[in-house]
Amino acid sequence: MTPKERGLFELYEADPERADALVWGRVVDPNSRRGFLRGLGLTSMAAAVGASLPFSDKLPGGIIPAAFAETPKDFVIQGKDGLTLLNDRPLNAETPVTLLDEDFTSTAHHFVRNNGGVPQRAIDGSVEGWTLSLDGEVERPLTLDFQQLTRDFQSVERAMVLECGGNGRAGFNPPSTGNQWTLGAVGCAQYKGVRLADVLKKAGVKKSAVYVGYYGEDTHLSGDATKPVISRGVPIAKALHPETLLVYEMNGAPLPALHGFPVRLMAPGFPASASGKWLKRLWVRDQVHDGAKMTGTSYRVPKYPVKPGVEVPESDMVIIENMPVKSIITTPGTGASVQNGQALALRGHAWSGAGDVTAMHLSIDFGQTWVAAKLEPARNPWAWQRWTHNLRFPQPGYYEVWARATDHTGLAQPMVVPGWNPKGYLNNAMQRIAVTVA
Ligand SMILES: Nc1nc2c(c(=O)[nH]1)N[C@H]1C(S)=C(S)[C@@H](COP(=O)(O)O)O[C@H]1N2
Ligand SMILES: [Mo]
Repeated sequence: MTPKERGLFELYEADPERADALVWGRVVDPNSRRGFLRGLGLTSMAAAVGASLPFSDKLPGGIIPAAFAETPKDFVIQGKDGLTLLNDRPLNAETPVTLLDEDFTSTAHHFVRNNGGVPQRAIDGSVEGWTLSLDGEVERPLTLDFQQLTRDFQSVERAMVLECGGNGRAGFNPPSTGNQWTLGAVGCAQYKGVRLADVLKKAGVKKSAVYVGYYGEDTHLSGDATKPVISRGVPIAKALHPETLLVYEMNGAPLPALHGFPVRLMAPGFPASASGKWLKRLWVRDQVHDGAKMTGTSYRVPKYPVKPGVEVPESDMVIIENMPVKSIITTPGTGASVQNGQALALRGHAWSGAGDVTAMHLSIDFGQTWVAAKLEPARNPWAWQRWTHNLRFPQPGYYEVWARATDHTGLAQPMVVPGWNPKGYLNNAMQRIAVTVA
């Protein structure tokens, strides 16, 4: 059974004294089901506050630390600006869609999805003693330190879309458990790294290689240091693809603590859960990797359409690979108004795990007619594409603007929430905004 993801606010609400004791690590009840907070509270709080807490033992009992004393929407996440907090433990925060208007997503606006605690090394920001090991189905297992990884291989810079497989989960009915992401578990930041293929080639991939699984240094919420938080990965063909990278910089700075310092995997086009953060080990497997959150219903969907709410046998669930075509409207926000006779400037981004987006269309009449928006090419494969359009409305009134991207395979975004699945993945329904013409 997976432990329930229980947030700090929820805990303080239910039992402030106990919450305080558990969070600050003063009292530990080994029989308690909440014992998972043991010893992790301070680390993750320090990560969130962005500093260590020297007087933690002096804080009076029962009060929530001042940094967290506001409502969850004002929760301070160091280095982040304007994100919506979905869960503080583990930290999960999405980006309001209008903040995704930038050409490439700034670190302050990039969503965060953690399954466990941020490792101490990332909080300290030191590569001292860090290594990445590569073993399994290779001729020469490798252990690389940070210098070797960043200097011995050719570096590449890419803008890459990272989208959580559960982005849009909030749209499914019946609802699925897990973070209720709306539109903002996606971003397209700029990264610098080396090709995973080059590192794999140095180790010499054996013919028996099928999959590459990752292990990170993040800490399990149970407090059990031997338990991997999440250990997913990619098929060997994806691992050897020249656009799959091991990155160490994001937007021109060292990879931030929350995004996987010092090195993370980037497997663009795949659900972001394939892009392991805080890497310490890559294991080349002779079978499909079976690490934490690779099996069961995790990041899997039924291989045939199912009736909403049904139980699907695990043997009928398949691993999600390429993410579906999708787009967002980043300007204006929903509820915009425009004077009759004036054009409304719209813009946003479109992307697809299958490759290029080839068309972007808008409708103001609930999908009866469509106009083509201007769509720019991607800066590099798997970066998102900017679309723009000046819309005109025939008369005053209430309108909905619907936005639909089509990729090079001919697939377009559906008008309604597609294919219900037990964990609420892959909702690429069109975004709609309300516009009033006065
Ligand atoms: N080690 C590790 N890697 C991880 C995760 C994690 O919890 N631990 N979360 C995954 C998931 S589910 C997502 S959506 C992305 C989120 O990346 P971000 O926080 O940089 O946006 O990281 C992925 N890689
Ligand atoms: Mo995710």
